[in-house]
Amino acid sequence: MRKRLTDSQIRQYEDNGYVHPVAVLNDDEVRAARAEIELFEARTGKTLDYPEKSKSYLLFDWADRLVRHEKVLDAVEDLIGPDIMVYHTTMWIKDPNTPQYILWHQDGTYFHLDPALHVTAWVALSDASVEAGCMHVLPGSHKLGQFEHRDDPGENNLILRGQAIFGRFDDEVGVPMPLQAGEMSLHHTNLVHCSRPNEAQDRRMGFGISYIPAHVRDAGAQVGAPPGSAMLVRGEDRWGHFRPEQRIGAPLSPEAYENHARLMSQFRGRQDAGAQIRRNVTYSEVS
Ligand SMILES: O=C(O)CCC(=O)C(=O)O
Repeated sequence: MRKRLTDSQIRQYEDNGYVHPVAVLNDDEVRAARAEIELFEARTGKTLDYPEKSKSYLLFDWADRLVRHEKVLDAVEDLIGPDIMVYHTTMWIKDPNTPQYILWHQDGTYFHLDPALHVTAWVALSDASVEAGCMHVLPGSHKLGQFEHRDDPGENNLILRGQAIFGRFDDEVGVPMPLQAGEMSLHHTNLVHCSRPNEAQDRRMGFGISYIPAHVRDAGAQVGAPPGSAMLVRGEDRWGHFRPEQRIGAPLSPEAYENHARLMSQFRGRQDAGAQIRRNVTYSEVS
């Protein structure tokens, strides 16, 4: 039985590799998440960045609430079934009138997941219009298999490793996937997508959650990548393919930071295996 998506939304996802908009958060939920993020930013004096913007559910309540949100999980369950794990998350913030971009890429390129059933839920915490640099997608590209990626180390590339597909889609504009605050989009791990700078007056804030069905296998060992970890958020993990993650300690406590640092180091070890250039990231000082 469908929990949240209609048959036509599911068909749209299967045929084109994405579906949007799906309403998930009410105004209070959006405001609360944004306020918590911005309080942290006020305490560190800068926009939320790596490493805290990755796997943020291990550090912050706002992120833990979002990855477990019933409405988000109901829609994800309609696509990948009832046993759901969070493999990764990234908070994508583009401040107004900044040059940050993301080139054409496929999310699962260095995730080493088999089969490629991972779905990205992108939950908007502010309006993501075309002007604000919403995602653009190439409909149906999820059926074309895995493309070769190379790294683009540009400092304005929002992806840490900067992986991108060069040469093949350079002249494509794609189809915009605009969202209003509180809505989400869902896209398939092999869907080719990108996003351009934010030319709007507000920040563009989207929380990208990588969900996998618990039965997906970790294929990292085949390329010498360290084992992956993931957090069960719905159903059961009867397969044990991933080391179980869990939150430890109060948000932003020393224990939470220690746990986050350990799991992020394992994740980056997988994600950056074979990368030519690695950007240095350090935790922000919180006052
Ligand atoms: O936030 C963006 O502009 C792009 C995010 C993205 O590539 C993703 O969530 O898969």
